[in-house]
Amino acid sequence: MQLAASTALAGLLPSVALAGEPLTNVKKSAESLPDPLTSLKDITSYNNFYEFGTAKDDPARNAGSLRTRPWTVSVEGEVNKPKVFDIEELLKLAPLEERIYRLRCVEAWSMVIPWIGYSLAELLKQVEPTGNAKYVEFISLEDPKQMPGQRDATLNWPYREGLRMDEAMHPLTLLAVGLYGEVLPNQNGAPIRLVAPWKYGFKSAKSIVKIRLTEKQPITSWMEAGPSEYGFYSNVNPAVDHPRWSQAKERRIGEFFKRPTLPFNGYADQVAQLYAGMDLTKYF
Ligand SMILES: Nc1nc2c(c(=O)[nH]1)N[C@H]1C(S)=C(S)[C@@H](COP(=O)(O)O)O[C@H]1N2
Ligand SMILES: [Mo]
Repeated sequence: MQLAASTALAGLLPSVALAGEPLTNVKKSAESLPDPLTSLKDITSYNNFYEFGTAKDDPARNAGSLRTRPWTVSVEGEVNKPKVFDIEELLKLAPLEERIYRLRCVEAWSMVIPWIGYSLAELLKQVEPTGNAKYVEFISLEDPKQMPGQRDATLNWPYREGLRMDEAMHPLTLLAVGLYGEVLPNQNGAPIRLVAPWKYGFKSAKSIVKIRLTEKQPITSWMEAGPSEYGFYSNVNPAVDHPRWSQAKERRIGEFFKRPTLPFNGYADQVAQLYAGMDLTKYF
């Protein structure tokens, strides 16, 4: 009786993939690491997502109130073909790949996460950036009804981040819709978030609703909150300390001994040439 009822119900519901459901047709990518994966439990219970509170366990406790359907992402600004994409369309825009990346938070902890998604470049190509497009701004959802942390002025909401155009077009720069084979958990930035693995974690905006291509360098929420501590570039750099702590080492969540932090978080071979001629001790 129960089985029949749930089967009938399943037939009526639209086939919407929500957090925790398996993602199918995911290719393994060449992007993998010698480091062991961080556990799913740690990835989903130790988070920074200030829209749901500033404690590490707040997002896991509070992000259940985030509604990820309906959801659209407007891609606009310096583009020939601005477009509002529905999330269902974004899930099918390009083949999904699993990419195992290191995530290094500016707070000196790190994880290894098997993301699922595709390069941001796949989306940007579709809107045809104009010759004036020099930067890309990412804007997260603002809705204090769903996001209790936004009732406090911890940051200037909505959360805004940005990349230079060549960083945004780099194949490593990922639009993630899942992790560990499943639809992205709300606390990790459902339904769609950025992952730029050679930069400190705060550059990777969660729960994105708008992507704006601009001529001028955008001002990010963290630059407004602490201009001397959180710069626009924020490439992982063990040689440049945060004003309040060292960046030379990191605590890999789940491990006991600290690991040395790698320049560009270990992705120097792929991205260092983007910064040729820049003094990386100044551009933090
Ligand atoms: N919208 C939004 N995006 C965000 C944050 C946030 O507070 N709000 N925190 C950032 C920080 S500081 C980090 S380290 C990563 C953490 O991602 P994770 O919780 O999936 O590991 O998300 C980043 N993206
Ligand atoms: Mo972070």
